[in-house]
Amino acid sequence: MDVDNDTIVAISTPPGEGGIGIIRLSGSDSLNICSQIFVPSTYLKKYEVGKKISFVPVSKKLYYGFIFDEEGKKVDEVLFSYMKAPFTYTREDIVEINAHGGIVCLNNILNLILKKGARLAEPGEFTKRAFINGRIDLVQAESVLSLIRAKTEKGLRAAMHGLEGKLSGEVKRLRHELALILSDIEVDVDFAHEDLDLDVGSVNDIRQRLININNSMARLLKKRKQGKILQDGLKTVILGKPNVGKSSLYNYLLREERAIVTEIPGTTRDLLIEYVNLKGVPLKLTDTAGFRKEGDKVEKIGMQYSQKAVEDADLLLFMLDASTGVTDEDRWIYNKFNFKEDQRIIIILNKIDLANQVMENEIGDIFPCDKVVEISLLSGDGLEELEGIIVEMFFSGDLYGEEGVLVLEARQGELIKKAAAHIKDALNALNNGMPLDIISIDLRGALDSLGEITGENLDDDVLGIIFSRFCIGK
Ligand SMILES: Nc1nc2c(ncn2[C@@H]2O[C@H](COP(=O)(O)OP(=O)(O)OP(=O)(O)O)[C@@H](O)[C@H]2O)c(=O)[nH]1
Ligand SMILES: [Mg+2]
Repeated sequence: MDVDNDTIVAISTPPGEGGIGIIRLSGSDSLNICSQIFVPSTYLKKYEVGKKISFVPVSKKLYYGFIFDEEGKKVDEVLFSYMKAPFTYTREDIVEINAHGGIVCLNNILNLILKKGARLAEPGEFTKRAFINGRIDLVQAESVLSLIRAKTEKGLRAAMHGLEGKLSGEVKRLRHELALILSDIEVDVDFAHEDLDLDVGSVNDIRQRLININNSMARLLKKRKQGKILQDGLKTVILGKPNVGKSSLYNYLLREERAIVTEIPGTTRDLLIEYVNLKGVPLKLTDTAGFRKEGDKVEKIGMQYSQKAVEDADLLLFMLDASTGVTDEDRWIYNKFNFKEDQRIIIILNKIDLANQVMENEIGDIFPCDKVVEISLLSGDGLEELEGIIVEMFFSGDLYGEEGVLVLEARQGELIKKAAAHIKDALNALNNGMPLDIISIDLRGALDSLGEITGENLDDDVLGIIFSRFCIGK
């Protein structure tokens, strides 16, 4: 694997105006480069333009001072810290300069550092170095990305689990277990070559151990789904005929008057999309234009947009109006869609303050769904219950469970799936009485896939792709 030893630099804070901005360097030349432009306040009297000062900072101590350009002009007033290898983020020497925020100011300092010989870091290069230098494994490196992108406190905690090595630990445990099985098989195969009978007991034992591995992988994949929701948001779409109260529900969940609500059917014409934090679960919530058969030109386009949103959704909140009861239009809308098997549907009977013509269980018969909830956005009845049902539907206690939820990057999930497929093949082969050395081919395949997750066997290209998804400066 390529290991670049040059000194890299980047602005590590996000672009835009801020109170402070941080410039970070990593590499053995970091201190040398910075001592050509940074002068601690206590050295100001000794400073001569163009001369390096003989300042040796203590590791992890903050120094107050100034950045000077080549003509001896003060560029900024800063706090300077030097962190000596190996106990740093990258395991290399690191310097951080806390300057004033603002893009011009930070760029000026960055350019000075580049002139003195540092190279602009690629996206994710600091974290990549942490990985290459063995401070973290690949799963932990990818968790840094999830951490940065977390949208709620719970998403953050799930990403933290990855960073703390919970996923790596589980993957390593599974690899270890597979390696043990492989070595047991080798012993058995050797026996077989000596024309000794295969021990039926040991075949059963291997089968049971493979089943256990398979179950552990299934658990990981379940967590993956939940982690994805925590990371990307649960794609939730409110739909129904005009005037049922879709926008009222949207505003309620947002705790903000975001959508226009009127008694005129056809008020909402565009899709509205916002993130909502629902008891720690991020919802990517979409309000749609009411569906009706005889809509005008604008409404027809709105309905096309809605249709697409519905196809993409994880959760559909299909609203009915208790004051009108179930109408033909409701049936027409419901039947317009081919809901997918992994989509959850909650039927919401709104405006129960006005009338309650339809019984809950009848509704469930008319519109197959996961749950029926009666609410009134006017009186507030049923709203708390609805929120609880949504969270419970996707996390059924796991969210608060001891094990917690893991955020798996798409790459990691795919590799676990691949490994699980190998295990299933191995189990099938075993059940069909195939010889053990055939089975061991599948087990090696699974072992390799798991190894790619933590970065044991991985090529440079894959590594490049993984880290290119980071922002510059991380
Ligand atoms: N009585 C009563 N009125 C409600 C309730 N929820 C919403 N409304 C009223 O119903 C009307 C329509 O509400 P909206 O939220 O705009 O309905 P919508 O489904 O978004 O309508 P379109 O955008 O036209 O499709 C408004 O006058 C709301 O005040 C409720 O629970 N009870
Ligand atoms: Mg509306």
